[in-house]
Amino acid sequence: MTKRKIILDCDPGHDDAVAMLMAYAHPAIDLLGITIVAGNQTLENTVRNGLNVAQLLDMDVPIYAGMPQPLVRQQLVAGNVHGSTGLDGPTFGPLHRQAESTPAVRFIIDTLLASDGDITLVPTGPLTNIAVAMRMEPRILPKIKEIVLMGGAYGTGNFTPSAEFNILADPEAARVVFTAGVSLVMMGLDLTNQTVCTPDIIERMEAVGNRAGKLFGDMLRFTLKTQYEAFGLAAGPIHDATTIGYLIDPSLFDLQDMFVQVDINRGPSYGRTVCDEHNVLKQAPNAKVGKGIDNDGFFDLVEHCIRMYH
Ligand SMILES: [Ca+2]
Repeated sequence: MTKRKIILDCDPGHDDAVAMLMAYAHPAIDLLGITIVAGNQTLENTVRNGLNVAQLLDMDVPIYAGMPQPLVRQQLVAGNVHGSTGLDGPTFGPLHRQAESTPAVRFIIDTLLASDGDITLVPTGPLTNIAVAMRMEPRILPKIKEIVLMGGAYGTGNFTPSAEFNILADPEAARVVFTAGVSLVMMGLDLTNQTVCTPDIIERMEAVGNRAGKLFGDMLRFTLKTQYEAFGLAAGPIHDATTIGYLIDPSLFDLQDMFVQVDINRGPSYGRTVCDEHNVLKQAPNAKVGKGIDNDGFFDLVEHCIRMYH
């Protein structure tokens, strides 16, 4: 099997942590590095959370700290979903791991430039790191095999009626990425909200009986409550993990080519991914947008990844 080389660019985050867990464990994925961005919480918090998860799961993969602020807008965090640390729920022991000294954007640029064009970027937070890398070194653009991201929605948003959090947290960066001419897969809320992690699923993962299953349970039991309070969802979706699920087994996903524009006007649609689902603009599509997921198959995959830890 040819492993899919990826850089996971995230803001851990409960669902980011599940994406980390899956990307590291599954043999179809070659996780070259984890780059972290400010998003669901401040950069200090998201980096600490990423290091805690990597330490707990003994993940032998370098972690890089990235951009501490969005490009233009004021910083926005998601304490209503992820708690004050950005990863409330699990308790971690003393942290010994450190981030690499190289900045995330430098790592992304250098790794892509040195590659054969076979690296996929997997952003599961605001797109600040990716946009800065693209602007700093445009020669990376033809080197990116594909971008498979969690963000946006063609239906309703979750932080404004129009916008999903990752895009709203840095709409200008998202605009850079969606206009870069790179092959894009967008897992928006329309798809990711289908992955609600109900108590029976949590119990099933905990029953695996290892550290990864316990971490999954400790995290998802927290979002069970917050997602209900914030959005009336039955439980917490694992939005970000759908990106890794797609890379492992695309047959579980139903995608549609669409022309997607990111609204950067400061009105009620600021940060909206305007998706031309019915192709009324007759523009060439710039993204494959997620519509449906085989949820049973997806959670089988999550369990399979959890079982790979000891
Ligand atoms: Ca995230």
